[in-house]
Amino acid sequence: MLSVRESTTREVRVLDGLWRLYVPSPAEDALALQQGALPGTREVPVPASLNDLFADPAVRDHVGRYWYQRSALVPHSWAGERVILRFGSVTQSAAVFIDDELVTEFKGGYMPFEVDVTEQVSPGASFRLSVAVDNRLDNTSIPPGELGVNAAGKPSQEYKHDFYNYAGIHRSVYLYTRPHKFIEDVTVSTDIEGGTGVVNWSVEVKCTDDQACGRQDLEVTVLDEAGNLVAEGGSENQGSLRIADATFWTPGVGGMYQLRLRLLQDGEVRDEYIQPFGIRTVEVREGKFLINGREFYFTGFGMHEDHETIGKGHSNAHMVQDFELLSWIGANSLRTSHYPYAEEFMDYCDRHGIVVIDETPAVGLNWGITGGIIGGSTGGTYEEGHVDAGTAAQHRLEIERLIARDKNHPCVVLWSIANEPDTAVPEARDYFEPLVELTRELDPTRPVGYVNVMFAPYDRCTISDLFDVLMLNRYWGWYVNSGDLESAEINWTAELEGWTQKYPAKPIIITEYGADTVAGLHSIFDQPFTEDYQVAYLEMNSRVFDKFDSVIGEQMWNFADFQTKTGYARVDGNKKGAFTRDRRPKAAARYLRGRWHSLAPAAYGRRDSHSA
Ligand code: BDP
Repeated sequence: MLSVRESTTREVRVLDGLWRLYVPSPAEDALALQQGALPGTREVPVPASLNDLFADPAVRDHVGRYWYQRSALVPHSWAGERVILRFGSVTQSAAVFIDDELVTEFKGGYMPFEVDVTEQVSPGASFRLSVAVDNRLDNTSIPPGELGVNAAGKPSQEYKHDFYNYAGIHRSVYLYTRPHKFIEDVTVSTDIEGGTGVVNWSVEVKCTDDQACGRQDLEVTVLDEAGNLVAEGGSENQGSLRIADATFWTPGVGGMYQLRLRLLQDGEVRDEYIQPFGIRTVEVREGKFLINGREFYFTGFGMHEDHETIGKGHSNAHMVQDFELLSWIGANSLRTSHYPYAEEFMDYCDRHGIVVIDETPAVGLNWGITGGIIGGSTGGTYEEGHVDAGTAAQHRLEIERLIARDKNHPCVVLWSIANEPDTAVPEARDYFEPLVELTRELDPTRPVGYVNVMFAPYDRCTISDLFDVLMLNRYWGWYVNSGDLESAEINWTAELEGWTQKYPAKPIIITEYGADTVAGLHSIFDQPFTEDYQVAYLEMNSRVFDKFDSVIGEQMWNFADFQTKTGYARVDGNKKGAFTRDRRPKAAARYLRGRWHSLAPAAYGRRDSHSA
């Protein structure tokens, strides 16, 4: 799905701001509420999570639908255009109404969706826009969850993943125009031959009204970052062009072009869409991860979209600050753990050369553990009502949507189709084999991986051979050998030897290793939860990684402390951050900064704007 981009033929209005909010009681027929103005006086910001905003547990702990509403205006000048309503994401699902009419429903909390509302709105008039935002997770959602009723008779929500189930309209809402005949999709793939960049494109053109859509010609051109025309691609919907002395997209640097697509009729531009892209190659060969044919070593973090007050809402200010800290610390990469991030985030990574492992929201598909810690609930993972055919169907959809949204980002070098699913059982193979095939079919240009959990090591995992890269989350010295870094080092080394021997051709990225740390707590001893222990833990991990050529990357867990469901193992959230939740560095941040900047020669194309 194309991002919303203003062009000479597409006008965009942003519907962010304060909307009205109503939280129905369990007794109310929640879906009947779209008629008329919502009761009450509450207002809610968009984009943002709503959970941390109100001094009312009934809002924070609500399980079910929340109602959002605002009015919006369609300008006179939009007469004759198609009008499209688009949401960047609504978590976890949405039902959208214009006045009293349901115009679309969408399930999946981290993906954009849009609907053509031309028939429901009138140029020169306003309309009532209502959205039922539903936070429920069950066996048909990704991530999955279990709904129930607590001892007091209130609806309850269980889930297995270790981050708070924030709800809200988390990304921008747009109303935009599109011509009747329009550019619906474009796919760009690239290759490198010496100093020449090869750009392959394929464009889909669609018409919403046969009578209004005569013959039109496509014009394909390539512009460089300064807007100069560098190549012309002709008029076919699919083709290939070559750019001599091209600028290649480079980790730590960036390097973007624009594919300008225009539909022309009698010399006039009827639709224009400008798709940014970068020229680069990605390949896994002989145990190495190659970007533009050069070995790449990943440094960085598993991240979260998580901030105080706004929860999972997108904010450009917070995003820029996070990227500044990533640059300061010497991170050249990140994983969008555990769901796709905002489109603005991906565009930023493109422009700044930040390498991304792009993950689906398939997290918590493991009934053996809860929130990253030992002690799951009863029953197996691949059972009816847990991870079943309904879950698999939604998982397929999430892979399709992720690739459709992110396929043209040069920053994305690897797909991660799940985080820590239960893969020590044979049923995992039946579940995952078709998903791996699907991913490869949809995108033959990028390697595919999944993130492996500690309880499915090399001699127990039933699916690792299906993937190009091994991604391991390991907590030796934290959940296992807690406080005993000597044993942790021996056991961790032995485990990596096992993986390397079993899969000699597969490179290994350590996608998580971390220790909860309370900022300001210190000890002269190896005392878990202290800043000193976090540093000693990281030093131990570094020693282990450095023993293995097969380890081609390290992404510490987590970039910053983040909110989770409260339980006896979480005090106001997960504290494994190198930074606190308000982005102050712990001692670990200085340690990582020293290490990652000094790894520069191994980490191809590192950004060096803040050398240590
Ligand atoms: C891993 C999960 C991650 C958790 C982390 C932890 O992938 O989501 O937050 O453990 O326990 O199992 O901190």
